[in-house]
Amino acid sequence: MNALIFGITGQDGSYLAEHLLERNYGVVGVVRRSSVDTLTRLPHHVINHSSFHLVEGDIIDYVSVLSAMKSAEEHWNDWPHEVYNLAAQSHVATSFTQPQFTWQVNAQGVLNILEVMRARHYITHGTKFYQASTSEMFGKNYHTWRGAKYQDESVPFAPCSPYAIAKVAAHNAVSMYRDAYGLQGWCGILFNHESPRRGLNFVTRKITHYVASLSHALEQDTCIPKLQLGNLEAMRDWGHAKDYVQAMHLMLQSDEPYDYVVATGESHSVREFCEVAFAHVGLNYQDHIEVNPDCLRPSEVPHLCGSPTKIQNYLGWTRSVDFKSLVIDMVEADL
Ligand code: NAP
Ligand code: F7E
Repeated sequence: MNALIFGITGQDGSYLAEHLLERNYGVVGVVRRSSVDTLTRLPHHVINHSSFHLVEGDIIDYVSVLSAMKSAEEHWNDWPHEVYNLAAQSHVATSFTQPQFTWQVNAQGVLNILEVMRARHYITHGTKFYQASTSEMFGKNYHTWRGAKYQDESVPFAPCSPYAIAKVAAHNAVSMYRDAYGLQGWCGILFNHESPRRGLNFVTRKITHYVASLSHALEQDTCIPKLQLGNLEAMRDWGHAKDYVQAMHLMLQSDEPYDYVVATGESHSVREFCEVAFAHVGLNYQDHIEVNPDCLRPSEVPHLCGSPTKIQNYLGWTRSVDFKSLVIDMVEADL
């Protein structure tokens, strides 16, 4: 089997490549041009693997997507069996300051990939496609059961950031290509998933990286400025990225293309994340953080808690890492 991954340099791309190489896939990853090295999250054993290959491409540019896909075909002398689109401008707060760029990557970029798949006859060859949809698409909508709020596949989308609007457009495009052209396309509606490979501007890694820096500073009797955060009461359903790439792969091994929520079913506040992370090094978070209005968003998704019932029942997926273990894993890695 072989797979083409857009977004190979990201958190999920790196774990997915490892997951597929362990299963004897040939993997081609697409890297966009940068003036600095963007391969730092890819472990050496992935980069040096004989079945791993990189090609250049930027999903904003149709011609570039076309040449990336042709290069992959030439490399394997075969068409891709699975295509994963993990490429995105993935930072929600940035999408408010760069809305057009976010739209171009997260919506137009997906159309470029789908159109190249059509032009290269991947759809008729039965290539399977994965699109990285997101819980942000639900916005402020949820169901309630016995007083608990949750989101599943039946909750209507109500995107409330440029990021989420573009992701809804891409999600709808995959559904349209399924219907109109017979695309075997799965959308994973993934809730937040984190790891030591998470970017430093997402709240979890911002906290764990700070905790490690503070802990070292205190050991040396020095001090560092307080950690500046935004909304501490936001609730998120946080899982481990390793578990979530397994869900992506599982989806593409099933016969019927569906949309699946991937989540833990548990929600915690940013405040609780701080509490656990600081407590792990024997500190009280309240002594070291400050709420800074500059870290607040023009519009916020206040509560996310996914119900993974469908993916559990249909595909047998469950998460293996709980909230506390995730936080500790990230703090330990940063230490
Ligand atoms: P990430 O770490 O930010 O990685 C994003 C990847 O997309 C990077 O490899 C980046 O390349 C690449 N990329 C950005 N613009 C591109 C372009 N124009 N052309 C080609 N590649 C481009 O994101 P992640 O956390 O791994 O998430 C993977 C996907 O899942 C994203 O689509 C994200 O929106 C979605 N998602 C993530 C979560 C989560 O909690 N992590 C939840 C739901 C959905 P550079 O390295 O060059 O920047
Ligand atoms: O924010 C609050 C912030 O930026 C989480 C992406 O992977 O998951 C991610 O999006 C919460 C929000 O992730 C800070 O307001 C408080 O309520 O880590 P985040 P996100 O926005 O949930 C979804 C599912 C995706 O699809 C996205 O690609 O934390 N928060 N203080 C803060 N957030 C940040 N970044 N920085 C703060 O200082």
